[in-house]
Amino acid sequence: MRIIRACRDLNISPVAVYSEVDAAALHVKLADEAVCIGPAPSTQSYLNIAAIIAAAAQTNAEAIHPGYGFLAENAEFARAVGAAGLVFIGPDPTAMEVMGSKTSARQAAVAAGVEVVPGTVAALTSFAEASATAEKFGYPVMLKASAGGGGKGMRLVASPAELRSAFDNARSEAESAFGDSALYLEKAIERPRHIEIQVFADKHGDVVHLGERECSIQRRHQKVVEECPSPINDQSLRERMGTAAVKIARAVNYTGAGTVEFLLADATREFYFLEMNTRLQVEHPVTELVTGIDLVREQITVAAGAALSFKQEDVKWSGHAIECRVYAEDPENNFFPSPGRITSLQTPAGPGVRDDSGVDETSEVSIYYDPMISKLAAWGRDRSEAIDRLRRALDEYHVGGIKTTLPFFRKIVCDQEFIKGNLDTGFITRFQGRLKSAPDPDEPSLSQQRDIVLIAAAIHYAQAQTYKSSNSNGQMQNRWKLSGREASLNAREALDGAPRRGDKRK
Ligand code: MV4
Repeated sequence: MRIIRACRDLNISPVAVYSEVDAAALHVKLADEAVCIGPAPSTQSYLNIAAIIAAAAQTNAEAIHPGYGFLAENAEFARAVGAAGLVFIGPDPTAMEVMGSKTSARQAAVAAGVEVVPGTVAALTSFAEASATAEKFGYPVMLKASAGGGGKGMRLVASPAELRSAFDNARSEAESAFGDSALYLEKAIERPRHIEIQVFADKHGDVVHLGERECSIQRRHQKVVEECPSPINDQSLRERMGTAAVKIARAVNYTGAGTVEFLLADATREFYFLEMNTRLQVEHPVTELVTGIDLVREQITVAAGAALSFKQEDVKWSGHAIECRVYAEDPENNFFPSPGRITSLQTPAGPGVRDDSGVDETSEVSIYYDPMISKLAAWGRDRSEAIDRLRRALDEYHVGGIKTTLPFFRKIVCDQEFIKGNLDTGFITRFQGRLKSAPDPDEPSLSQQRDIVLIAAAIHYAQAQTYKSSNSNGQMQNRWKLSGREASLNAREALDGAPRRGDKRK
């Protein structure tokens, strides 16, 4: 949907591909043409390189945008697209290969003069080497799969006694997940923040960055909430991270949109290169909202050989944006997928709200693919306004027929730690603990009871005052002003704990 919209703005006729189960999908309806590329299982359709290239040939397409998932970081696909005389909207396959291996990515970062997490830059060759390196860098350490990324084949090892079994388990997990058992080792950063930099490069040697995204709120290595700027951002940190990211992009002759991930140690504000994603990412809208740059449009024009439409000094960051990934999952049942037909849909809109949705009120969420149904983002002049608008948008949003993660987000946007911007990779675990230990949401907490008494007293006082007043118009205004001020003073505190949809109306 996002790519089709960028094509329209560029007067390009978009062609969709779809699997048999997606014949009625929204992207099929919105495109000018659509080609079925196979049965529902993605190995037979969305991962079927030959079928996708055949669809391009059949429709006289000139270029292929790989999207965010499936083949987006597959160098073999990028090569096959080029070999078929088509343009791959993405970087060169060799840059994808360097970044695909986490150890060669670390080597590229070191060569570019960027700090990586202290650890090995080559794969470990034996348990003895793992043991010696762990002693050298000091526990706790992280074992990671060279072919990995996204947390698969990763083990946190707190002490020498745990190293043997962690080493063996990580190796076999890496072997079965990637067909490659190679591991490397890093010193573990405690309570890190995940901050990533959006980079962009054209084919004329210009490389720029578009600032950071804070992506520390993750659940099982899946991002849940993303924002721009990071709540701990300041201009100097952004510039240091941006410069490091640009160095890495240059080192691999990168072109197009890419993301350089860093771990940031909260205590020291040191940051370390983690990985580079050689695609446009799901969370790109928050960068678009804050910079005003259409990243997908830029991907297409850059792939066509145009120079970047802006220079580094033209990039200005304005306000704050936060995105929630809305999933067809049941947050009350351990985020179990909730496929099925959508029976009703009310999507939010209004000032500062952007909903990038893949469904309409007749869509069916299948069991075959990632069940993300939309990305809800809010922009405000500052973080507090963005949160208020996000809260308003979440309350407007209604999806009938399936369970979604919307109720979970309604709680996050009222959480005091979230509001304070105290974010690190342990946020969701701690947040879920707060939800569990919170009292029954229907039972007001002691502080809520105190607030209720105060509000009642204030209303009583305001009413008593208006009876004394002579101007009837003034009476209304006084009561209205007072209750409004009370409400805004108390709303955040009163919603502390485990607020639910509708609480505000109570
Ligand atoms: C780490 C780390 C701490 N120290 N590496 C998780 C996924 C993969 N991309 C890297 N990950 C981590 N690597 C060192 N040396 C902590 C994590 C991590 C994490 C990182 C980003 C977002 C969420 C996370 C949740 C748990 C662990």
